[in-house]
Amino acid sequence: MTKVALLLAFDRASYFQRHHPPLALGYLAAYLKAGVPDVDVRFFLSPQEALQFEPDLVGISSVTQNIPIAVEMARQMTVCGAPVVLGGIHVSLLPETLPQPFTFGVLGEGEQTLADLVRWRRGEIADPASIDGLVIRDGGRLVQTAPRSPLARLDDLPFPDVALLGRHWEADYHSRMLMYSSRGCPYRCLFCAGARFWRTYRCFSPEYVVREIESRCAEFGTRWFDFWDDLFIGDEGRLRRFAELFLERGLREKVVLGFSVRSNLVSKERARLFARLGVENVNFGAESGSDRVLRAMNKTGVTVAVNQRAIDLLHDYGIFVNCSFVFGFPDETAAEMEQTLNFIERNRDKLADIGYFPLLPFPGTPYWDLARERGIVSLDMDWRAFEMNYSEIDWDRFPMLAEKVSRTELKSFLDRANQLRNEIAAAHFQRRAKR
Ligand code: B12
Ligand code: SF4
Repeated sequence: MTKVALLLAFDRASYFQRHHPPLALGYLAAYLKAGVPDVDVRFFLSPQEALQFEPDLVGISSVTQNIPIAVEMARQMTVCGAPVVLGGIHVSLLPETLPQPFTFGVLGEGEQTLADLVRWRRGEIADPASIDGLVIRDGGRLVQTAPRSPLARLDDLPFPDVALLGRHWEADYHSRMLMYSSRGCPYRCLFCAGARFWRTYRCFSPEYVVREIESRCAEFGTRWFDFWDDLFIGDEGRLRRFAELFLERGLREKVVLGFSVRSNLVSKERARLFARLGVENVNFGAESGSDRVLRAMNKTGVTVAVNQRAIDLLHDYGIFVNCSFVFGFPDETAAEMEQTLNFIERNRDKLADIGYFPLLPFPGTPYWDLARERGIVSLDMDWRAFEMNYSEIDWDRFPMLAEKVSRTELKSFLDRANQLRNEIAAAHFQRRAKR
């Protein structure tokens, strides 16, 4: 029996991070259980608990800002003598930074690569250098193996093992289940690291998605399925077939849905379809109240008017709309940020909630390259500077690219967005209570 311990580097102080069980680890665990015989894979919240399991292989998942937490976890895990592997977006986009004491980094989609590492661990694969999708240590150097091809059919993946995660988390699968129905996004907004990580847009089939919903309903009696895909509606044929199946199987009466769209893909016909499906909430990145800034960030097909039309249509069909906004593009002026706040203000009665973030130059994006040229970021920087939650940003170390406003001004725009957000969310809460 090969014992695999999975951990997530997360910030326990962050409400946001504490409330969402990491589905990625659920996918990895389910894939190992289904595809590799004699594996005991478990999830642990802390290295102390994982050490008692005496694992043969340790896997830790981390985003950029949590890398210091991941390193500390790995340091504690080395006591058990098992190889310690780092996976997730950060190491995938910056493999040359694989920190000590990690043995390997898994680059990109992790299921097949982790399964191969288990086979290597039990002697079925002789040389880790022959495994695709790794960064490995060769003497003092870091070397990448051949790239891992993405899974040809996402439907070959088993449903993520949410039971493995749930008991550790403040999650209530009866009220709400997070789900994915696709990986990646066909667009390339300049600030977006996720689309660069996945490179392609692949979807689970409508049949698979409906089966997963039904299986969760049977197991947990789930009422609300919240899809965290980058883009749920990027494939018209799939959306139509999903809608047919969803209605045919009587799911409309049992559950509500929430997912992400893109404003340029919201038509009257689609808004009507969402309402027929009983979609409760729809999210999209409206990003800015300025057409110039939208163009500069490569928000293809999206203008302020297109965003407005999408909000109006969705609102007319009774769907809760949640938009997110980004402040602080390199050449964005104070007047343009003001336009964004005005846009939010104009729509305050139509929005259920808003997200508001400062532009961060995430690894893998063109803004990372620009920030490196300017000496704002580096390969040995303090990764905690990538905190994007308004209330947790440390403004002294924030890697800011905006040239036309000061740090204090940028912060004051986010303060005002935060104030608007509180008002919008409170008003929505009241409207919802009356509904
Ligand atoms: C949904 C989502 C969330 C959800 C996660 C829901 C859930 N519990 O599953 C929530 C809302 C909780 C969330 C939180 C955060 N998120 Co988020 N999130 C996303 C989003 C939109 C999709 C992620 C996704 O596709 N997951 C699907 C799974 C299957 O993919 P995956 O997680 O990448 O895992 C695969 C591989 O990475 C790899 N892998 C991952 N871990 C490991 C570990 C091992 C051992 C191995 C072998 C492989 C492996 O294998 C997995 C399966 O193939 C992405 C954007 C994107 N498209 O990637 C942003 C994104 C990943 N998030 C981001 C950020 C910043 C955060 C937060 C830090 C926000 C915050 N300030 O709180 C937190 C961090 C939470 C945490 N501790 O990890 C950034 C990360 C950028 C970066 N370089 O760090 C992204 C890219 C969005 C962006 N701004 O561009 N997020
Ligand atoms: S549409 Fe959304 S997910 Fe797609 S590239 Fe743009 S920001 Fe990223």
